[in-house]
Amino acid sequence: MKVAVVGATGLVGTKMLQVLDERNFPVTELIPVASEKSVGKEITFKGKQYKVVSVEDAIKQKPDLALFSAGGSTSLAQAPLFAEAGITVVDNSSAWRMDPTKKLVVPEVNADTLTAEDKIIANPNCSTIQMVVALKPLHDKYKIKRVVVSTYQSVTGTGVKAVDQLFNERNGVEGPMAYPYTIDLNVIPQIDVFTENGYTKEEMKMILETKKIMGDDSIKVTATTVRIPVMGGHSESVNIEFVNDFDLAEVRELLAAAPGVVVVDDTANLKYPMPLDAHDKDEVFVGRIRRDETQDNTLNCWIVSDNLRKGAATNAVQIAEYLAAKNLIGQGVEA
Ligand code: 2RA
Repeated sequence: MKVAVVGATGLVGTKMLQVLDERNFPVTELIPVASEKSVGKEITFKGKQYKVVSVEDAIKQKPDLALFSAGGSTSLAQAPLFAEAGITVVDNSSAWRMDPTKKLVVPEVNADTLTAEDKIIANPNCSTIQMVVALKPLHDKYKIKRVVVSTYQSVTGTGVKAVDQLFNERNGVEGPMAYPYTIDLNVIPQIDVFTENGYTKEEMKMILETKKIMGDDSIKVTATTVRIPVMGGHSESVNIEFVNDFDLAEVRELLAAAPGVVVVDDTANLKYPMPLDAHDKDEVFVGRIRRDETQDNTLNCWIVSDNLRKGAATNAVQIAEYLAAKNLIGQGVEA
């Protein structure tokens, strides 16, 4: 299969290439795409050198699939050009996520909604993805009424400039700022810009995307998203109120059996999910599972995952794997 990766030189684009390789996705030809300033650069994929090309050149080469991680404005302008050429697009930006004509997909939750007609498919926000993977088995069993989530998000979610800021600060080196404040030895209770209701765009993404992916507008979600100086992944403290009561042992069993979930919950031996352990893994790690003793039918848990992998690159590749398996890519290209 001929695969284009648009944004191939960015943090997520690079991770997409790594995941495509690791998961042996059937790439017969790679078309790395980036902005004009990167055109001509060479990247290595499966031991072979490929030259970075422009969007226009990529479309001319007629890929079957295009994985996008190039920002919302690029995706809004260019994803339709690929789709009109019959190329299936999986886009990691926020551009199409809340478009009612576009699917917003986490394979473990709603891949079965995909059809051959879906030519632009939205990859959800990283902090949403890891949460809904854990919510899905519990919602199916106990029906979720309300979710209260506080996140502790890695600087890798912002990009290379933020990672550089963290380590420059740690090493006492002056450098460009990705954030309005120092991030080292600090936390910043703001991810993306503030909206009129006092919530940030990141918080509104978690609130709105969760309902769309779960296919249930009745689920109430409120969120506080916070940037912290870590690298390995995003962590989330999640409080879930159910319509029905639950049994804690059964909750653990349901999570342990759920696709994409690993339960790490042995506090007697100080075992719980942490970003350093989640780094460069594809699973969603759930621990600190306990009843909220202040309210009936309510659970607390802690969810950690690598935001560059399951939170972005791996989820996009898993969507492509599903499409390929169901022969839903391009004009129905054999995997
Ligand atoms: C972040 N979820 O962590 C956003 C975008 N990747 O910055």
